[in-house]
Amino acid sequence: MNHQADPSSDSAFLTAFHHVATIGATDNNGVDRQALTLEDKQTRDWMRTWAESNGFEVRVDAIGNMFACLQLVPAASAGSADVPGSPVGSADTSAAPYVLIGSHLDSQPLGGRFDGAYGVIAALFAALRVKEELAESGQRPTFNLAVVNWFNEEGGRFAPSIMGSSVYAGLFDLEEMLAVTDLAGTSVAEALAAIDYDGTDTPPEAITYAEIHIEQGRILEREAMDIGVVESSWYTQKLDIDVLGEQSHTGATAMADRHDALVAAAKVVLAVAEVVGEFDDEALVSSVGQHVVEPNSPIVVPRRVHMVADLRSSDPAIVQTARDSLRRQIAEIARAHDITINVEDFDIRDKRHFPPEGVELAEKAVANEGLSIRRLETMAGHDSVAMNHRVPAVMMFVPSVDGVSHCEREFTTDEDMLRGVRVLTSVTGELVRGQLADVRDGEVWVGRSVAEARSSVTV
Ligand code: HGY
Ligand code: MN
Ligand code: MN
Repeated sequence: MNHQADPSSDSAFLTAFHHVATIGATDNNGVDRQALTLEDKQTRDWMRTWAESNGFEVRVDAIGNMFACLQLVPAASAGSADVPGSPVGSADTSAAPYVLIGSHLDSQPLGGRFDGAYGVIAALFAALRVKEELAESGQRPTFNLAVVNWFNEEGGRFAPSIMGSSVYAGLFDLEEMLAVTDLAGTSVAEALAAIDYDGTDTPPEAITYAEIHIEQGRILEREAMDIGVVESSWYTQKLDIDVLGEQSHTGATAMADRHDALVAAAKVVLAVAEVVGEFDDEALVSSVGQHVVEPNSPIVVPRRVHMVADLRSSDPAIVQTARDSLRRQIAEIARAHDITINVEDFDIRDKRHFPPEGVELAEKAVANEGLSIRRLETMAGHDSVAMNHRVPAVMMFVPSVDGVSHCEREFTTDEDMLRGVRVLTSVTGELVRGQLADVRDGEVWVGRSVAEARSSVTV
């Protein structure tokens, strides 16, 4: 279908979304597009082509984040400060700060086709619609606008997750992240170069951020709500667990002589699952997601099992209590099996509150669209969680059927996706006109005013 007539239409969005879902498609309607694989490159190439053909300037930074930029603030003569958003004395208002909107195109292994990709494609269309609205109205925005595909939000291949946005937000060190390797020993730096996305561009300076994403839970569906707006993100942490036994013959070694890492690891896995029983129902969620057995041969008693456990709660004290309980239980398992088990905390994300003004901005936009909205917390991590450390961020959800995600069964209806694009467009329009730029929620997030953002912009 030719969308020349209306490149930002609902049908053009659905055509784009369902096309991207064919990249890395799996047999059961999922996608497998792990960070920096060929399939990830193909979706990145798609985004670059689509963006450039619609008038965006595409930049790629040193950690592989992609920014499709629109200079909405018109260029002005050197030194003029009458154009809102232009730093005084700048020769070019392209230095005006950017509203960033976006999400991530990478997926989990055998993941869902909506997680992340929906948010990036919705952001591309919302940006196009805002650009068209400004052109029709002749209004002059305060800020520029860029759509982001954040590198490695999922962390399936390169841990930790939410990597690209955390480097951008100053939470992770660039060189450290470039040196992270996958299970095959390939580094992020090598993998970026292998798909030609080892960027050198300066990323746009953010003033505010917005993201729309599938809920990955059941609340909106259960309550028949159109949109969710996130008030806070759960406290989460990972445990790196290294179970070190001794390799031996599964047939010839006496049971009394075995130091079987996998048997001990199995008890650790159960302890991680069962620790939730120490708290109210659903107050804590936990799983061991990654589990690597060495040497993984049918007739060798395993010498090592490396695992990663994920602990999350709305209450930081619950995660910390569960973590302490697990460390005690794991020490007891190691003693009983006469093996060594090393446990390290990592990827700790504190509980963060999104600026209330951003929540209210989303509620107003949804009311204007005649839709329903409810406030909620996010259990899953998102790039907005990282960005909320740097600028005022707005995080919104559309419903997930059955609440499933990170699996091929993940599903959101076309109608729900389109409603989300409309709401993101409305919120983005407010942000480029200056909303939220001066917000301070005081509690755990200190906002950056427009003046601070302008002064930080290098010309
Ligand atoms: O870490 C997370 O929760 C996200 O799904 N990557
Ligand atoms: Mn996601
Ligand atoms: Mn995810």
